[in-house]
Amino acid sequence: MRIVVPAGGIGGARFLRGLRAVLGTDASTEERTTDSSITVIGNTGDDITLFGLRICPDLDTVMYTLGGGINEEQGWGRTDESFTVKEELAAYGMKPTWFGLGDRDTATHIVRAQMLAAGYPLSAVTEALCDRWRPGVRLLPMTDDQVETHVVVDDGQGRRAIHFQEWWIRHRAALPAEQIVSVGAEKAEPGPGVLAAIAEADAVILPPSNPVVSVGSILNVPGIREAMAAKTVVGVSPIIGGAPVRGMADACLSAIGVETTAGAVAEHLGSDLLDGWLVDEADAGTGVEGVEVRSRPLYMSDPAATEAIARAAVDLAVELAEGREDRG
Ligand code: FO1
Repeated sequence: MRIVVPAGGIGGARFLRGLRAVLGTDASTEERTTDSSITVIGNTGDDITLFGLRICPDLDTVMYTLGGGINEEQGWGRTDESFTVKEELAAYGMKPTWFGLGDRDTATHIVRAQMLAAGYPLSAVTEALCDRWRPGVRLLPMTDDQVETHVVVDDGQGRRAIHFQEWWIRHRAALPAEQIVSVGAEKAEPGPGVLAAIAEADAVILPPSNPVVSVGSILNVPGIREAMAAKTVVGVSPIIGGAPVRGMADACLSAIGVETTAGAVAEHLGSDLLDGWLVDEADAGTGVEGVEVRSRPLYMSDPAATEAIARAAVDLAVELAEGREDRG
């Protein structure tokens, strides 16, 4: 099976570990157990330039999580990390000081900055970095163009737009967001290989990533949403019982006027895109017009649970794809 997964950071990366196990595509083992493949379309809207380095949080989180280098409990950054560079930068009075720049992580940003400066597109940089990490999936940036998520806030210092990372890390998404904008999206092109991967896919699976700033940002790149809508698409709800499992998707959803429920997120994504939607048992009564909703435990509490969720998503996609063929 060829599966395409538009993914953001922590939730998406964890789900992908389960999906990779289900499809037996873990490339770190020499023999390929199946001819299945996973192509991840990585969100680059969280990307930020700091200290002359281009930092790609969601691409790196997928790469480290699937490559075995992730700080597991944190969900982002490297294991066995230190922050000497961060401390030295602060000693020079460099701003910002709120970003957790790890020493090991900095090596990734230096490689990326050097390759970008040499004229390589982000997709080539990502391929080069994945050469080391071997994530067992193809990781494609959603676009090679610059698209950044900025948040319009008004905290008494007047209405202004701040970078998503400042809102997320410095303000813990506690500053009410009036608007969330994908700056540059309207001019962006899907990255190399993105549309082809979607066209060749047997199914698209939306992982439990942030539906606004992760999956939403990817769908904002012109051409991607339409290409996906032509395929069988199954999503996994990132909201359980009216709350995000992790992170602050609720702050993002309220910023765009969407209720923090499994059903409202599915409605927001749209029945023109979604064919199937997995919700947790807590949301079993959820009904979405034009979408096949199934309920099952959705907490990715351990690898086995995550694998079971991924298996359920694949099974629903196969069932619905066959249904589509029957309808012709
Ligand atoms: N998240 C935090 O809450 N605090 C941090 O200091 C932080 C640093 C950081 C550095 C590199 C990186 O790849 C991710 C980092 N994150 C941090 C997570 C990041 O802000 C979010 O994971 C995504 O941008 C949203 O999914």
